[in-house]
Amino acid sequence: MTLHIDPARLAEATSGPRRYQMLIDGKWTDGEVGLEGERVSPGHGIVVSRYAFGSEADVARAVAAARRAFHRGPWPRMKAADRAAVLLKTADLIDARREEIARLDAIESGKPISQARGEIAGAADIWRYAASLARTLHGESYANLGDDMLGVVLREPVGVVSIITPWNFPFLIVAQKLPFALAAGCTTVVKPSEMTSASTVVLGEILMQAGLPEGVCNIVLGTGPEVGAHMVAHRDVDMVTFTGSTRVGKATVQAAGATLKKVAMELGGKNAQIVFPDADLDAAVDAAVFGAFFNAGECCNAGSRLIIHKAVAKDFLAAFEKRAARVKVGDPLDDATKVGAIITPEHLKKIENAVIDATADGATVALGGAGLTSAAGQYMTPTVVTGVKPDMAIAREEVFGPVLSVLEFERVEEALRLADLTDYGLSAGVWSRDIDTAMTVARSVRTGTVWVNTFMDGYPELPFGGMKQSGIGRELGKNAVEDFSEAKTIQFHRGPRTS
Ligand code: TXE
Repeated sequence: MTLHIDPARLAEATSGPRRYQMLIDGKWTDGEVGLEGERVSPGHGIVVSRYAFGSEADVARAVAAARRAFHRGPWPRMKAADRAAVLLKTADLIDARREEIARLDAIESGKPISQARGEIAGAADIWRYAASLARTLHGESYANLGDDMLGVVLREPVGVVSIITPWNFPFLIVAQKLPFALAAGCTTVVKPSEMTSASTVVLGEILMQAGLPEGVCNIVLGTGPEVGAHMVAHRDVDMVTFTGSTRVGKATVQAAGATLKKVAMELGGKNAQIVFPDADLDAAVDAAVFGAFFNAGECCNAGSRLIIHKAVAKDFLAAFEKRAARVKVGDPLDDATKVGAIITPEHLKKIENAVIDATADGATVALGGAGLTSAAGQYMTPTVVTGVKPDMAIAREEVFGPVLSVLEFERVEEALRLADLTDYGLSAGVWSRDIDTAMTVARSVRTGTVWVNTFMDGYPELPFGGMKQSGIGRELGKNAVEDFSEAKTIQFHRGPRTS
């Protein structure tokens, strides 16, 4: 793989590293201990951002501000329509700064700029959807309990919510959580990944401009152990919503259990695309390439396993490899790039090692297989590993890189068994023109989402999340605001009480 990284593009996209501060109680601030962080762009190899990092003391300040805003501020008590207006204004301001935010995400995470633009537009759309739901959270009344009783079920905001997000979709993932928490009337403390914090800080600027009251959204920057863990452990936090690795997700659920906080978890995936011989194979090849290499495979939804029928495996793989060879790997800021940089040199090593281990286990590298590290960052060629057997690590464990594992099957039951053999259960794809086959697979696989003759489409209207060890709860969909609320039952009694 040869790469051409044009330094002029980066110079054009940024006027040098900006230093980002935290947002606590409506004010921009450094951390109490004075910790600092910086980000080296994975696609260019130079420092692009500096951050004021926080610590336990700053989490305490942020949680206190969120508590005050919850108990004494206007936000939870406002008319839902007024909260919705702030969310809609936020969406408009996101649209207005779309190019700037897309560049920040591309530069800090290494994702292609063209893809980042789509994500920012998608995020604005989710903010609008959350605004539309704000006014639908209205509780229930029960007049059917007898003439002397009226039951009323209020939906009250859950309280202070900690929101912890990863580096792979910095602006999109916070949009899957924050606007719904705000719509419900919650107050929040947000921590983006320590590697991709810039766009979340810009979101903080936008929220202040949109008229969000002080203390309703606090943003604390820093690492998991120094900031995230305290956002989970703090007694005054009522709920934690987390997207990241299954390992940290499990530790987070355990820590949150100490004070019985509500939790929502979006974790890893090892998702299968199952292709039957009667499918539209051209469309399936296209989707398989997209599913495996989108966002350089650094995606919980990546279609990282191809489960292909033996009868078409050879031709399908030949077409796949031809198509994959055309995928442009390179500078995240080049409009033509489809696969950008890998998040860190350590992560690239992890991806390369997963491929090396697979070959040691007896699999074959049919395409790619090697990374490229240079002064201009780190990249990985789209890779295909064939001859994968169910007991190999590459068949079960998330690689989180552009690496496709290929498994073959002959009978539907075998395909289903292969699809469900991992501990994950996030998503799956099925390719067949036969309605019985498609329905059998769609109904059988244990995943939160199944795509039939398509892959990785997403809509704010549709719930997203995982079964098994891929997570707890769902994001998006019509219940997304309700998930940030608690039911409070009030019973009104009339007349003398007879027991
Ligand atoms: O995730 P982490 P990382 C997977 C993927 C990747 C691996 C590691 O396999 O290679 O996870 O990525 C914060 N208490 N996914 O290291 O560590 C952390 O600061 C509280 C899957 O980025 O889970 C960041 O803000 N918070 C995935 C967030 O948790 C803690 C997306 C996620 O970081 C913490 C990203 C702690 N003890 C990676 N430790 C997906 N589902 O899409 C860390 N954090």
